Amino acid sequence: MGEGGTPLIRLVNSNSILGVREVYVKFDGANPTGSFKDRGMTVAISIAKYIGVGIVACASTGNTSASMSAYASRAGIKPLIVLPKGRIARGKLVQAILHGAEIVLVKGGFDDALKVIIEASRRGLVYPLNSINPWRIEGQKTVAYEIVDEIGVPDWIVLPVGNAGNISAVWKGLVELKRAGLIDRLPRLVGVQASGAAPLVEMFRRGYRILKPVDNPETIATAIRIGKPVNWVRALRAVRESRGLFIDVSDNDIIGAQKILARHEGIGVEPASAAAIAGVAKLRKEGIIDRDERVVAIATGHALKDPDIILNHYNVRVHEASSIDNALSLIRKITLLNNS
Ligand code: AN7
Repeated sequence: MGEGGTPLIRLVNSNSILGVREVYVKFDGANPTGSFKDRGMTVAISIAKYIGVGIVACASTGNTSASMSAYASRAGIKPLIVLPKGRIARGKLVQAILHGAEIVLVKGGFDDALKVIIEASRRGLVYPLNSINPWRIEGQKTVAYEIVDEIGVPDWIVLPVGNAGNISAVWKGLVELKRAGLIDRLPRLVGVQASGAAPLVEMFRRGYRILKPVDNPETIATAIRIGKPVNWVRALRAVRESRGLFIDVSDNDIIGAQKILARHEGIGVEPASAAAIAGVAKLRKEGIIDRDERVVAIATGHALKDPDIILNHYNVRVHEASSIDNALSLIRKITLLNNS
């Protein structure tokens, strides 16, 4: 349905705020269902259809379930989704309803929902479409091809990390390009987590050998509110091999970065994606990224996915007019203020 081939947008105003001359946003919110998940879902659903699956299922913080519901519908397969109750952004839930998914809500978080899916697929009840399904990763790696096609190899690729499928996919794509002789060096990868849900950051910083899950992950970026990332082994290897790092950013920084992109660049991204931009700012502030290096931040999802975050965290500049004349006088005041 037109997944992939998303715009790589060079920042023209906010790069000076970030302190880096050449920053690009790979806007994967421009995919058919509004997130990067479509890249992998088109592949995995095609496989499911080929092998004759009747029902597909996933646990999700919202975007995987939205994407799976749409692509399953197109393939004529029944979508079933397991969601953490009360923790799904409204736009994503609406998409699952729109595309006719059967919805199972569980108490707890994403990690509990995933347990249900793993057990259901073990019992042969459903075909799982979480990123434990390798075909998802095969599709998602194409984002690396597109970045390299357009600007060559950047110095850094920065992206949000939840279950750590995407960072593993990006690295796989890059390594395969190098193995094929199409590029001769590799970028450094940075995985950004929200401070309240940052098991990989903790692991990286302290040099743990196995993952210590975060039991009650908490962040406004519900997409990456994940305490036990399934793909932690691959993700850690990707970051180590690329000489990159895992960092965390606060919820405040996430909203700040979302606002900067929205109001200085016209790019609307959901909170999890804004974490990548907040990550770039932090890396520059700490002197890890140089101002002359080329940086790509992957914006994984569209702002419309989570309207409530915007309504709750932004000052709304609404002027209530009592009549047409009153509206015109309000407009006159606003234009006067704006011109002074
Ligand atoms: C916008 O939809 O896990 O590190 O169930 O929706 O590959 O998990 C979503 C994750 C980043 C993190 N940005 O990617 C789900 C889900 C957005 C996301 C991530 C997600 P991974």
